[in-house]
Amino acid sequence: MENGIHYRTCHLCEAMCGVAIEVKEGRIASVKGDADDPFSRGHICPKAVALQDLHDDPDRLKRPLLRTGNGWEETDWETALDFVAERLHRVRSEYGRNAIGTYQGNPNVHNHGAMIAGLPFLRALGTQNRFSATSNDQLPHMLANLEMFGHQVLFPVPDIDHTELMICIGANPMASNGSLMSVPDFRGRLKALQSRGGHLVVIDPRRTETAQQADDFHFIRPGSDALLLMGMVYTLFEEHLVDLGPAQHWTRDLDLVRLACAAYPPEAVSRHTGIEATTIRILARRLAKTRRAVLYGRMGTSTQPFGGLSTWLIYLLNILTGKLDATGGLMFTQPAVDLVALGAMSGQSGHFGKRRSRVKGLPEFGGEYPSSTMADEILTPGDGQIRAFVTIAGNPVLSSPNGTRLEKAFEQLDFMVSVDYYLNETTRHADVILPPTHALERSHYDLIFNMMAVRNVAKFSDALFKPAADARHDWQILLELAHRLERLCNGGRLGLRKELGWRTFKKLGPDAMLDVALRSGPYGQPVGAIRPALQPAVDLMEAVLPDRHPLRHLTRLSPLDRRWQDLPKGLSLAALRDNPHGVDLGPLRPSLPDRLYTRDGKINLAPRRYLDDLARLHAFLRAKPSNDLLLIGRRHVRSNNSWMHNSQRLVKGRSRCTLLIHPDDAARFQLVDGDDAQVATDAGQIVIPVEVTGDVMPGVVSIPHGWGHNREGIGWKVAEAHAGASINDVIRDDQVDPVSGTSVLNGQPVKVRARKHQDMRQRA
Ligand SMILES: Nc1nc2c(c(=O)[nH]1)N[C@H]1C(S)=C(S)[C@@H](COP(=O)(O)OP(=O)(O)OC[C@H]3O[C@@H](n4cnc5c(=O)[nH]c(N)nc54)[C@H](O)[C@@H]3O)O[C@H]1N2
Ligand SMILES: Nc1nc2c(c(=O)[nH]1)N[C@H]1C(S)=C(S)[C@@H](COP(=O)(O)OP(=O)(O)OC[C@H]3O[C@@H](n4cnc5c(=O)[nH]c(N)nc54)[C@H](O)[C@@H]3O)O[C@H]1N2
Ligand code: SF4
Ligand SMILES: [Mo]
Repeated sequence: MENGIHYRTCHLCEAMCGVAIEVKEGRIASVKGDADDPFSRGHICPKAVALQDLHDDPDRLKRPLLRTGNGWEETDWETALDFVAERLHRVRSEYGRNAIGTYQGNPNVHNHGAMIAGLPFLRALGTQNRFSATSNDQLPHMLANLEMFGHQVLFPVPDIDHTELMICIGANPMASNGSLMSVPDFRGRLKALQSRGGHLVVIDPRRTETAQQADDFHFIRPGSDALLLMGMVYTLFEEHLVDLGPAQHWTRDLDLVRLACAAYPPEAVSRHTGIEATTIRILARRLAKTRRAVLYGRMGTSTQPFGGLSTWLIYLLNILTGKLDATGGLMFTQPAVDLVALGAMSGQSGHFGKRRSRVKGLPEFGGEYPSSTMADEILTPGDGQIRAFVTIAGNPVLSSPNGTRLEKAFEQLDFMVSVDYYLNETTRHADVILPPTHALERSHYDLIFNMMAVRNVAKFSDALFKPAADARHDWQILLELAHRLERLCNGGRLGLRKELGWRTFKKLGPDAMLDVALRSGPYGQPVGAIRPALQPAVDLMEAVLPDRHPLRHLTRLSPLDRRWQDLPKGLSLAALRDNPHGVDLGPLRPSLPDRLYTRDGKINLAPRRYLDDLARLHAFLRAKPSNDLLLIGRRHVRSNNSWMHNSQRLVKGRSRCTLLIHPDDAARFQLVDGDDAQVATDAGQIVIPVEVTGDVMPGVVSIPHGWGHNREGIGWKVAEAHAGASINDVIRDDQVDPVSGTSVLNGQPVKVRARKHQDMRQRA
């Protein structure tokens, strides 16, 4: 690659920071924040520098690996791709399409090529046994988007740059850099919020890095958020603070909400949550009475026993106080590639519960079953049992509940293939590993995170390094496999037209599609000089066609659409290339009710699914609060899920994979700082060093996820030396939020004891 400074977007987390990477003599000399990026304004976190370590990592795979009697052997791409397609096809022919399972991990959503090519790949496989990180993550948000706004990816985002009060519940953006809220430089933006007189309130079972910056902080008992939120809804009604603002015209079923909250006065929910009734009332009043305010929840409110209800209630509270779609509240982006509009046009606004999983009868969401039931579907014999598996950029052994059981399941498969550039806890079970190029060797555009950004922005980066001649991008691997699978299905050949279609796709690649999407999107300009002539026709169509007419989708997908008329225009791939630091497309703007995709064009305030789950919440309220120790997770700014621990720079220093425990509990279980503790559930047990701290709530322990690199045969040398233990070896896979099917990753009860005792007992 040319020497000099290259500007691009860091793809590691959701924040989309601009980086300036200096290349000298073909090597990375430095990675710095790009001060000219209009969105991140020079901010980066320590992980950005590790982009270099990823690039230089000797453990990163570059050629396909094949499992043989003599261990792993490298092979060429044609052999590997033919072999994989043939083996998958064999399983499919013998046992049917659903005998193949797939799991798509988190890095897919940071990779537009993999996102686009993933579609034909899944279509070619045709299996219903699909899984992904979604059900260990943001599924409750997507379900609430679908139920309330009519579209699964119409995510509302805190308008942090204009708010005066942010109540942050179950999120730690100081460590995570924001989630479902792409917010580079959270700290800087928070400082700006506070210096304009605004406040941050944090509600969390741990006094997190974010809590330390907050103006107010409240401990909450894990899993009890739905009660707290109900108490706030109750207060709004009781104190006549419900004021929907303009939303009163496009919402329905407010009366059902009033009825639903009647059983949850703050005084009744207080003892379960650990938050005083007066505090609950004050929280509700502040949200209602602060002109620009927002309530925001994330992993801690979604991946827990009441994830569905809590996420619904968070949206609801914003709506009841007039904060949805209002400046400084919870708003919607208008991304340059509008996957919401595109999805709706192709009939993909989402679905839930159309099918149930074979073994546990769990609902599908958007065509995927909950990851918690992956092992069930592999291990349980019968018609429809999964016999072959494909993982794409995922490490579910460390990231999904009950990783040890999942490993047993992977071991008994007839065939497994992983598209991944590391030999790790998951891919070590594969028969073939297909390693793609890495981020700096491919172009980058954030299809997903631009939909959740706190400003409307767009940025495209070309590959920084030219990939080796025998390297393949994710999208190429997936397309090649899809093509082969289709051909095998059709007796070895496809019709001329289909064949031509495949060839064009492979030749042009995802960037050509991106270009079309940009040009025909809200900020595009596909018609150039004839635009003035077309505008009246579009206006006429909008005027005469009913809102839900299929042809309306056409105008909705053109830059000429009424809603988009006053947006800046002219975006295309070329335009983005001319602006290597990225383009600012302006602040979030109100967009409702135009942007709703519900059948009646209204927000459903009380979807049936949530009301049906209230019996469970009420049973929880009536039961005596338990004395169990509850386990929660945590993130650290120098770590990224399971796969950044091979960077010496990031893992050096004291181990961060520790059990946080309150001094009272430590005393109760005779644990001393630095001791090893054994943490156990019905799923399994792990041993982990103890860190005693008043920063976790009594009755709560915390372990970060993504560690546990102590499995045999992994190819991560640095990570192996900093192995830690995997929290998901003790998280049970039979605990899901029944409304959404989301894994319960926070709030499961665990048993903790000093390792010494166990050793002594074993000796006795
Ligand atoms: N207990 C607990 N468990 C959790 C969580 C938690 O908070 N607590 N968080 C959950 C969340 S939010 C998430 S998103 C999941 C993440 O779960 P996963 O997505 O399953 O796991 P990752 O650790 O992100 O692993 C990513 C894998 O992709 C590979 N990879 C990286 N980049 C690329 C690429 O460009 N192409 C390809 N083909 N492969 C690549 C890496 O080598 C690694 O194997 O974990 C979940 N698990
Ligand atoms: N550095 C770093 N950044 C990351 C990642 C990473 O691994 N490392 N992962 C990325 C990914 S994939 C995601 S999805 C995001 C996640 O982004 P966040 O959701 O902001 O990150 P978490 O640290 O999981 O925050 C969850 C918070 O919920 C709290 N919590 C746990 N249980 C409960 C509960 O029952 N109630 C309440 N109220 N709080 C609870 C936890 O203590 C924690 O502070 O981060 C992204 N960014
Ligand atoms: S905050 Fe996220 S996007 Fe920004 S530099 Fe760090 S890892 Fe990259
Ligand atoms: Mo995630």
